[in-house]
Amino acid sequence: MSASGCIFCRIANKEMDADIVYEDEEVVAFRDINPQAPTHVLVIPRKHFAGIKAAEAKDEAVMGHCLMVAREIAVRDGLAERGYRIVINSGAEAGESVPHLHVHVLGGRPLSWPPG
Ligand code: DGP
Repeated sequence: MSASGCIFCRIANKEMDADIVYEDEEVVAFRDINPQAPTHVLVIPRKHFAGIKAAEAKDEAVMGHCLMVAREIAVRDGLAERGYRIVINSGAEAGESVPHLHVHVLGGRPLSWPPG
């Protein structure tokens, strides 16, 4: 099921262009349109759900899969030894701007902590 008007559903359904780097039955991964690091990929479930705040016990498997795909993308981009960051923003104060669960994979430059 897709939420009408959801840009990430449209990308997953190939109704909107994106630089897709990985896809399978459950998830799609594509490069962020506004990259914050040399590697900046978003991993999303194909099925719409409105961010981690909306996740339920039944979503545990797909959320775990998103993390494993994020890890695999980091390996493919040569970041396994250098280091990388996996981020989920939730809510306004964290800067969440698209209400469809997405896992950021960031790397390829030193990443400071704490985040801004
Ligand atoms: P967040 O701030 O955590 O909700 O991250 C949303 C990210 O989505 C942000 O880094 C920019 C990215 N984004 C928004 N619209 C598009 C789009 O149409 N295509 C792609 N590839 N990325 C997008």
